[in-house]
Amino acid sequence: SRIITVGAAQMGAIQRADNRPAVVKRMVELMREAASHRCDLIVYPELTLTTFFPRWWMENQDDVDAFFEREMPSNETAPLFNEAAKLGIGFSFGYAELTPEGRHFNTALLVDKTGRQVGKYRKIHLPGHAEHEPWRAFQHLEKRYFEVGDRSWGVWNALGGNMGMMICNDRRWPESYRMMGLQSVEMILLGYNTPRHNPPAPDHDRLSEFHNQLVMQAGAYQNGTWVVGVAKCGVEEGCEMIGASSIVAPTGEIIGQALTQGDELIVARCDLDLTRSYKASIFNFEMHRQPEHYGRIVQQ
Ligand code: CDT
Repeated sequence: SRIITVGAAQMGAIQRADNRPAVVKRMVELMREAASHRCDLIVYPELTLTTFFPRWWMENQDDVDAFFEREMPSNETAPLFNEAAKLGIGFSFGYAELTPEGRHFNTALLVDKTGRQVGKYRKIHLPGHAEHEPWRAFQHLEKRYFEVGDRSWGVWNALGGNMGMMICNDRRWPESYRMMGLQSVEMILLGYNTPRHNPPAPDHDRLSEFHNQLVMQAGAYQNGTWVVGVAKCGVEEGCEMIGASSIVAPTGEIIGQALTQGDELIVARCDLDLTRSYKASIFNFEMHRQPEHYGRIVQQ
């Protein structure tokens, strides 16, 4: 067996007035807790460092850019990197990335136990809309504030396994998992900010947690991989976001799930070798896939 002990670090609400040092302090507390459970890796949500700002229409680009990171680590995030190196724990978290060329991405980073930044992923499936829609109680302006990620889904050999990342809405799309499944991924790390209320389809609201579980369980099973799904949740600036952070086995079963809507660590010992029987039998891609019949999937 190849065990990775993982901590899914669900984070409760982060209000607009909460500054980065206060958020990083909460992250460090969860990291220490994870280390006390001998975690090899701790996973934080999408856009961990600030409130979920795409809920607001902002006309002034400086107001938007205030939510972005120009360097990583920065002075404000350095305590997280330093603590991880001290504790010898790997970590993954999401942040809004502003590149030196002025490009804006919704990004996730993977850092190994030595503090090396081994992997970066930039969100591809950006949900929501690009123009102001005042009829909505809350905007979802990811299509305005971010560019579609400029690289595909990578898989990195780190922490003793094949690790991949996706971000929030990506989890609803089978292609995201399959792109990593085709690279023998063994554990997918994914953070999310999911408002319970979806203004264009309010009839889905009651199903928010069900759909969250449905897609992660299916993605894990169909690709023979672990999935670690981590929420930022609770009521942020009056907007409720779902919790239910989950660790899903390659069997498709949820083996750990958060109970609260606040900062909460869930821990699981994940045997990466559990992926093998799925990858070697029912989902032996080489033996059973029929890509010559999948052409429509990649047509524009
Ligand atoms: N952050 C993010 O991607 N949230 C989306 C909301 C979809 S409704 C606009 C999600 O898929 O959870």
